[in-house]
Amino acid sequence: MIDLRSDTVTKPTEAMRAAMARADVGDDVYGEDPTVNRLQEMMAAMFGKKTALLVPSGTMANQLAIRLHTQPGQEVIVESKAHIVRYEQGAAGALAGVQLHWIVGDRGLISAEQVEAAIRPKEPHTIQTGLICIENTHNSGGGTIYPLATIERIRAVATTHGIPMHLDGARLFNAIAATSLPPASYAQHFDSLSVCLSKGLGAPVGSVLMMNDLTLLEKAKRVRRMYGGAMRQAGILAAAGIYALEHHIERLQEDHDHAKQLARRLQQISTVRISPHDVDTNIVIFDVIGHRLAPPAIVAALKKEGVLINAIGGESFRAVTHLDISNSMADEACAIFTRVLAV
Ligand code: TLP
Repeated sequence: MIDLRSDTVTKPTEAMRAAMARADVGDDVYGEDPTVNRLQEMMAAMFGKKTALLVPSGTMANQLAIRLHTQPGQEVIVESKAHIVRYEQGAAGALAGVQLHWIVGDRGLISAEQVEAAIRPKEPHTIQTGLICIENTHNSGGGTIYPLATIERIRAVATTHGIPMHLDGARLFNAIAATSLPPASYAQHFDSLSVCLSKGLGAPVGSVLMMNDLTLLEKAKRVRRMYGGAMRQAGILAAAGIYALEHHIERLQEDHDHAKQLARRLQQISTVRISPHDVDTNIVIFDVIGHRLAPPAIVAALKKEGVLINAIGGESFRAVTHLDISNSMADEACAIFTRVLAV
C-alpha cells in the first residue's frame, strides 16, 4: 500500500529502533532523563532558543503555548484553516478559555496588514488580543512556506501592539529544507515555537516547544503535567528524535521532489485542478471536478488500486509524501492516479 494520507504514518527505521533500544533513560518528571535532556539541548541550540521541552504531540505543544501566553477571555489571531482551528477539537476554548479570531489567508498565509486590522482596540468594551499564531509550513494551505519577510512584518506589528507570537512549526523542517534558511532565522521572531519530530522527520512520537523565557518554561512544565503530557522514561522516544535530527533532515528534499512529481502528473488528468507551482514542500492538495464518483468513492477506488489519500472536504483531496515513499512508489502512485481519476 502506498500510504499518502499523511507524513505521520511513517514507521521508525531499523536504525532508529536500534537508537531507541540503546537510549540511556531516567525519570523525566524529575528532569533526570539524559536522552530527553540531550534532545532538548540540541533543539534549543539549533533554533537559537534558551529552552526546549519535549511533549507527546504537536497539538499539546500548541495548546501549552496558547495557555501560557493568554488569559481566559482573550482572543487568539490565527488563520482560518490552521491546525489550531480545524484539528485540535476546540482545545483553545476548552482548555485555555480563549476564543479564536480567524483570518482567511492566501493558501494559509496571512499578511501583516490583515493581522494589524484584526488586533482589537484597547478600550473597555472590546475583547483583547492575547496571541498571534501562524503555521509554517501551512498544512491545509498545501504545505505552504511563509516568506521570512512576511513573518518579519507580522512580528513588527505584534511588537508595536505588545502581543506575543507563537509558531506552529509542526513542519518547520520542511520549510528549512526547502529554503536552506537557518532554523533560527524563523525561530527568532517568535516568543514560542513548536516543532514536530513525528511528521517528516519520521520519529514515532514527540514535539518540542521552544522559548526564551525561563519563567514560562516552569509554567509550561506545570501545564504539560496538567494536560497529562509529563512522561517518565521518555528517553526511548527522545532517542528517535535525536536520530531523526541527525539523519532525516537533509533527505526531506526527496519528499518535496516526490510531491512535485505527483502534482505534475495530477495536472495532466482532466478531472484534476491543481497548480504544481503552488506545491512548496511535501503536501499536495488538489480538487477533482466532474468525476463520476463522489469523494469517498474516489478514496475507496484509489485504495483498491493501492494508494491511500485523504478527502479533506468538498472536492478536495490531500496527498502527503514522506520517508516511507520511495522513487518507485511515487512512480506507481502517479500511474494509479491516472488510471483512477481519468474519466
Ligand atoms: N496534522 C495531522 C492531522 O492532525 C491533520 C496531519 O495528518 O497533517 N500542527 C500542524 C500544522 C499539523 O499538521 C499537525 C498534525 C499538528 C500540529 C498536530 O500534531 P499531532 O498530531 O502530533 O498532535
